[in-house]
Amino acid sequence: MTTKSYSGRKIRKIIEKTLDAKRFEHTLGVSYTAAALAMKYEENVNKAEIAGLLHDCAKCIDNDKKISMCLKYNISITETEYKNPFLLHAKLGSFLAMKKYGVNDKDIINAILNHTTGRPDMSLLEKIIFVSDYIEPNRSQAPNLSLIRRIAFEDINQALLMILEDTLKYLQTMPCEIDPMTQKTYDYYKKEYA
Ligand code: DGI
Ligand code: FE
Ligand code: FE
Repeated sequence: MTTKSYSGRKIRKIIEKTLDAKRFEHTLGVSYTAAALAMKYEENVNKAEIAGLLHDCAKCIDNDKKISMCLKYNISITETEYKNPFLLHAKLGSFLAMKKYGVNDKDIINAILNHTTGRPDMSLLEKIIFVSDYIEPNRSQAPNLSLIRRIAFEDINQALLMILEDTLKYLQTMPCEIDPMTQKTYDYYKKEYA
Protein backbone atom coordinates (compact mmCIF):
# COMPACT_ATOMS: atom_id res chain seq x y z
CA MET A 1 0.00 0.00 0.00
CA THR A 2 1.29 3.43 -0.84
CA THR A 3 1.11 6.29 1.61
CA LYS A 4 -0.23 9.51 0.14
CA SER A 5 -1.94 12.32 1.96
CA TYR A 6 -5.35 13.37 0.63
CA SER A 7 -7.55 16.42 1.03
CA GLY A 8 -11.06 16.15 2.48
CA ARG A 9 -12.57 16.47 -1.00
CA LYS A 10 -10.39 13.67 -2.38
CA ILE A 11 -11.12 11.42 0.61
CA ARG A 12 -14.84 12.00 0.09
CA LYS A 13 -14.53 10.85 -3.55
CA ILE A 14 -12.61 7.68 -2.67
CA ILE A 15 -14.84 6.88 0.29
CA GLU A 16 -17.97 7.19 -1.88
CA LYS A 17 -16.68 4.31 -4.00
CA THR A 18 -15.71 2.06 -1.09
CA LEU A 19 -18.93 2.43 0.94
CA ASP A 20 -22.53 1.58 0.11
CA ALA A 21 -24.89 4.53 -0.36
CA LYS A 22 -26.35 4.42 3.14
CA ARG A 23 -22.98 4.19 4.85
CA PHE A 24 -21.72 7.06 2.68
CA GLU A 25 -24.63 9.27 3.76
CA HIS A 26 -23.92 8.35 7.39
CA THR A 27 -20.25 9.18 6.86
CA LEU A 28 -21.06 12.65 5.51
CA GLY A 29 -23.42 13.16 8.45
CA VAL A 30 -20.69 12.26 10.94
CA SER A 31 -18.17 14.48 9.16
CA TYR A 32 -20.43 17.57 9.20
CA THR A 33 -21.64 16.93 12.75
CA ALA A 34 -18.04 16.51 13.92
CA ALA A 35 -17.10 19.78 12.19
CA ALA A 36 -19.95 21.58 13.97
CA LEU A 37 -18.97 20.16 17.37
CA ALA A 38 -15.35 21.14 16.67
CA MET A 39 -16.54 24.73 16.13
CA LYS A 40 -18.44 24.67 19.40
CA TYR A 41 -15.60 23.16 21.47
CA GLU A 42 -12.70 24.87 19.63
CA GLU A 43 -11.17 21.70 18.21
CA ASN A 44 -9.52 21.73 14.77
CA VAL A 45 -12.46 21.70 12.31
CA ASN A 46 -10.49 20.16 9.45
CA LYS A 47 -9.25 17.30 11.63
CA ALA A 48 -12.80 16.62 12.79
CA GLU A 49 -14.00 16.61 9.17
CA ILE A 50 -11.28 14.15 8.06
CA ALA A 51 -11.76 11.85 11.07
CA GLY A 52 -15.51 11.83 10.40
CA LEU A 53 -15.01 10.97 6.74
CA LEU A 54 -12.68 8.08 7.55
CA HIS A 55 -14.15 6.66 10.77
CA ASP A 56 -16.11 3.89 8.97
CA CYS A 57 -13.80 3.49 5.96
CA ALA A 58 -13.41 -0.25 6.68
CA LYS A 59 -17.09 -0.85 7.46
CA CYS A 60 -18.08 -2.32 4.08
CA ILE A 61 -15.28 -4.89 3.92
CA ASP A 62 -16.64 -8.47 4.34
CA ASN A 63 -16.11 -9.87 7.83
CA ASP A 64 -13.92 -12.72 6.52
CA LYS A 65 -11.81 -10.19 4.66
CA LYS A 66 -11.56 -8.00 7.77
CA ILE A 67 -10.01 -10.95 9.60
CA SER A 68 -7.71 -11.91 6.73
CA MET A 69 -6.54 -8.31 6.34
CA CYS A 70 -5.79 -8.07 10.07
CA LEU A 71 -3.76 -11.27 9.86
CA LYS A 72 -1.95 -10.01 6.76
CA TYR A 73 -1.04 -6.66 8.30
CA ASN A 74 -0.23 -8.00 11.77
CA ILE A 75 -3.15 -6.27 13.44
CA SER A 76 -3.98 -8.15 16.64
CA ILE A 77 -7.48 -9.62 16.98
CA THR A 78 -8.98 -10.12 20.44
CA GLU A 79 -11.30 -12.99 21.31
CA THR A 80 -14.30 -10.63 21.32
CA GLU A 81 -13.33 -9.34 17.88
CA TYR A 82 -13.04 -12.87 16.49
CA LYS A 83 -16.59 -13.51 17.66
CA ASN A 84 -17.85 -10.08 16.50
CA PRO A 85 -15.69 -9.27 13.46
CA PHE A 86 -17.66 -6.08 12.69
CA LEU A 87 -15.85 -4.55 15.68
CA LEU A 88 -12.64 -4.79 13.63
CA HIS A 89 -13.79 -2.01 11.28
CA ALA A 90 -12.45 0.49 13.84
CA LYS A 91 -8.95 -1.03 14.08
CA LEU A 92 -8.76 -1.77 10.39
CA GLY A 93 -10.15 1.68 9.58
CA SER A 94 -7.43 3.40 11.57
CA PHE A 95 -4.83 1.25 9.81
CA LEU A 96 -6.23 2.15 6.37
CA ALA A 97 -6.42 5.81 7.35
CA MET A 98 -2.66 5.69 7.89
CA LYS A 99 -1.60 3.41 5.06
CA LYS A 100 -4.14 4.09 2.33
CA TYR A 101 -5.19 7.68 3.03
CA GLY A 102 -1.85 8.93 4.36
CA VAL A 103 -3.17 10.33 7.62
CA ASN A 104 -0.32 10.80 10.07
CA ASP A 105 -2.11 12.75 12.76
CA LYS A 106 -2.17 10.50 15.83
CA ASP A 107 -5.31 12.11 17.24
CA ILE A 108 -7.29 11.42 14.03
CA ILE A 109 -6.00 7.83 13.98
CA ASN A 110 -7.08 7.35 17.62
CA ALA A 111 -10.49 8.89 16.94
CA ILE A 112 -11.06 6.24 14.24
CA LEU A 113 -9.54 3.44 16.33
CA ASN A 114 -11.72 4.14 19.37
CA HIS A 115 -14.97 5.23 17.72
CA THR A 116 -16.95 2.03 18.47
CA THR A 117 -16.02 1.08 22.05
CA GLY A 118 -14.59 4.41 23.18
CA ARG A 119 -11.79 4.29 25.74
CA PRO A 120 -11.12 5.86 29.12
CA ASP A 121 -9.68 9.38 28.98
CA MET A 122 -10.48 10.16 25.36
CA SER A 123 -9.14 13.30 23.71
CA LEU A 124 -11.60 16.02 22.67
CA LEU A 125 -11.40 14.87 19.03
CA GLU A 126 -12.09 11.25 20.03
CA LYS A 127 -15.14 12.38 22.00
CA ILE A 128 -16.35 14.49 19.08
CA ILE A 129 -16.21 11.52 16.68
CA PHE A 130 -17.76 9.13 19.18
CA VAL A 131 -20.66 11.50 19.84
CA SER A 132 -21.10 12.51 16.16
CA ASP A 133 -21.36 8.85 15.17
CA TYR A 134 -24.36 8.53 17.46
CA ILE A 135 -26.19 11.80 16.80
CA GLU A 136 -25.59 12.55 13.09
CA PRO A 137 -28.80 13.50 11.22
CA ASN A 138 -29.33 10.12 9.49
CA ARG A 139 -29.57 8.25 12.80
CA SER A 140 -33.10 7.70 14.03
CA GLN A 141 -33.28 4.56 16.18
CA ALA A 142 -31.64 5.42 19.48
CA PRO A 143 -33.73 6.35 22.51
CA ASN A 144 -33.30 9.89 23.90
CA LEU A 145 -31.82 10.98 20.58
CA SER A 146 -33.22 14.50 20.49
CA LEU A 147 -32.17 15.10 24.09
CA ILE A 148 -28.65 13.75 23.48
CA ARG A 149 -28.37 15.89 20.32
CA ARG A 150 -29.10 19.01 22.35
CA ILE A 151 -26.83 18.05 25.25
CA ALA A 152 -23.99 17.28 22.82
CA PHE A 153 -23.78 21.00 22.03
CA GLU A 154 -24.07 22.03 25.68
CA ASP A 155 -21.89 19.54 27.57
CA ILE A 156 -20.11 16.95 25.45
CA ASN A 157 -19.05 14.88 28.48
CA GLN A 158 -22.63 14.53 29.66
CA ALA A 159 -23.68 13.50 26.14
CA LEU A 160 -20.85 10.97 26.06
CA LEU A 161 -22.02 9.42 29.32
CA MET A 162 -25.64 9.24 28.13
CA ILE A 163 -24.56 7.52 24.91
CA LEU A 164 -22.40 4.99 26.78
CA GLU A 165 -25.24 4.27 29.17
CA ASP A 166 -27.83 3.77 26.40
CA THR A 167 -25.41 1.70 24.29
CA LEU A 168 -24.66 -0.66 27.20
CA LYS A 169 -28.37 -0.96 28.01
CA TYR A 170 -29.05 -1.80 24.37
CA LEU A 171 -26.21 -4.34 24.18
CA GLN A 172 -27.47 -6.06 27.33
CA THR A 173 -30.73 -6.83 25.53
CA MET A 174 -28.85 -8.39 22.60
CA PRO A 175 -27.41 -11.88 22.36
CA CYS A 176 -24.02 -10.40 21.46
CA GLU A 177 -20.87 -10.03 23.47
CA ILE A 178 -19.89 -6.76 25.12
CA ASP A 179 -16.30 -5.78 24.39
CA PRO A 180 -14.43 -5.31 27.70
CA MET A 181 -13.37 -1.86 26.44
CA THR A 182 -17.01 -0.72 26.05
CA GLN A 183 -17.60 -1.60 29.72
CA LYS A 184 -14.31 -0.04 30.82
CA THR A 185 -15.12 3.20 28.99
CA TYR A 186 -18.54 3.38 30.63
CA ASP A 187 -17.14 2.67 34.13
CA TYR A 188 -14.50 5.36 33.67
CA TYR A 189 -16.91 8.10 32.54
CA LYS A 190 -19.57 7.11 35.05
CA LYS A 191 -17.02 7.72 37.81
CA GLU A 192 -15.78 10.88 36.13
CA TYR A 193 -19.04 12.65 35.23
CA ALA A 194 -22.08 11.01 36.88
O1 DGI B 1 -20.19 1.75 12.49
P1 DGI B 1 -21.43 2.44 13.00
O2 DGI B 1 -22.67 1.58 12.88
O3 DGI B 1 -21.63 3.79 12.42
O4 DGI B 1 -21.22 2.72 14.57
P2 DGI B 1 -20.25 1.94 15.58
O5 DGI B 1 -18.94 1.71 14.98
O6 DGI B 1 -20.29 2.72 16.87
O7 DGI B 1 -20.97 0.60 15.79
C1 DGI B 1 -22.25 0.68 16.37
C2 DGI B 1 -22.67 -0.62 16.94
O8 DGI B 1 -21.65 -1.17 17.73
C3 DGI B 1 -23.88 -0.42 17.83
O9 DGI B 1 -24.89 -1.30 17.41
C4 DGI B 1 -23.38 -0.80 19.19
C5 DGI B 1 -22.25 -1.72 18.84
N1 DGI B 1 -21.26 -1.89 19.90
C6 DGI B 1 -20.65 -0.95 20.66
N2 DGI B 1 -19.89 -1.53 21.59
C7 DGI B 1 -20.02 -2.88 21.39
C8 DGI B 1 -20.89 -3.11 20.32
N3 DGI B 1 -21.24 -4.34 19.87
C9 DGI B 1 -20.73 -5.39 20.52
N4 DGI B 1 -21.03 -6.61 20.12
N5 DGI B 1 -19.90 -5.24 21.60
C10 DGI B 1 -19.53 -4.02 22.07
O10 DGI B 1 -18.81 -3.91 23.06
FE1 FE C 1 -18.30 2.45 13.05
FE1 FE D 1 -20.22 5.29 12.02
